[in-house]
Amino acid sequence: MTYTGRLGHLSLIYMKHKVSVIGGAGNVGSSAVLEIARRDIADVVMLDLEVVREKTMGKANDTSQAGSILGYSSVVTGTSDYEDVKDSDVVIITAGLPRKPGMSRDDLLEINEKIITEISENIRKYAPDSKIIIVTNPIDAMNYVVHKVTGFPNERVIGMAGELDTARFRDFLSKKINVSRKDIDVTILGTHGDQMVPVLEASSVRGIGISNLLSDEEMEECVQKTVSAGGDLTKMIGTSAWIAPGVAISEMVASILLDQKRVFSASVLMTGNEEGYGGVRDVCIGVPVVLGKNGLERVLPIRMNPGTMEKFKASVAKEIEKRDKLKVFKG
Ligand code: A3D
Repeated sequence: MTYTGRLGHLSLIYMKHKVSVIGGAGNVGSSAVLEIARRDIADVVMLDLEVVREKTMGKANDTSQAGSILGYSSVVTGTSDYEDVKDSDVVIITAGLPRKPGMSRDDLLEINEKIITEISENIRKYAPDSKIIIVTNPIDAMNYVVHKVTGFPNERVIGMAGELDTARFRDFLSKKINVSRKDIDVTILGTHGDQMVPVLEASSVRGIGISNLLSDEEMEECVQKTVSAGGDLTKMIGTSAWIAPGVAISEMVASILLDQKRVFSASVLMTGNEEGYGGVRDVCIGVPVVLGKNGLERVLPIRMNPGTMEKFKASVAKEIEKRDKLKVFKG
């Protein structure tokens, strides 16, 4: 959508962005919608199943009404009709089953593959030029499904998980070191799950490596807490977390729509040509990336210690096992 206005002698052309959230009535979806709307960078369409259309419209109205208090003007609508997703700049997929206490993310593989396949077909049909951020678990495998079903170029399909994992790692480190989370920088590689790989040699407090500030045992404790954080929250809440995931999604959307070129740990389809990752190809995995107006602008190389490289390879091997079980892979 294009708006033209006049300010003194200046002509302003303002392109209004559009973001759609599939699974928008769910916990993660509606949290992401609020965070995107309050930034005032896009109008937002919440799409969910026909059976929850009323609920979806209600949640959209609730989010619009919050705008009167918070002072944002993003238009937020609820729907179950894919026609409303047309011309979206970014489509976020949070649809699917979340895990319940005792379930692993991988328990969702089969059921969520069906859901993500159907949604990907609809996005290909109704928003063929969009960029997709996939959030549904198991995230790296579902990312692979979206890539294969839509056929979109690598730059336009990105998975959100690493931004959440890094947020958790930063939180645990900040409590241990007793400094603000804002001053902690970390990178997490690999698959979202027990085999994620927090890179200690790339973790710092304002450039001061964390090994200067914590013992090996303390660093390992923070790593273990990060690995189990999602499961721990699921036990405590009764379903998977949604507040930090929604915020993480909105940061990635902002970086794309505003061409901020910010760096995120995110899941991408590896081609084998990325520098520093040992030629990993045809599998979606978490790596540090730059997000800008083209979506995925670049995978950043990282010099891993031999121990970290071992863990990264093990994580990739685990993800390849999962990929091999997908219908879209088996054909
Ligand atoms: P939930 O609150 O149940 O929301 C899911 C929504 O998807 C519901 O409103 C459903 O009606 C909707 N839905 C189901 N099937 C379809 C369909 N075919 N088309 C459109 N909508 C549909 O779950 P949630 O929001 O807590 O979690 C959503 C997904 O995100 C789950 O797979 C979670 O495991 C995943 N998740 C991932 C992360 C990551 O960091 C990767 C974090 C948190 C949750």
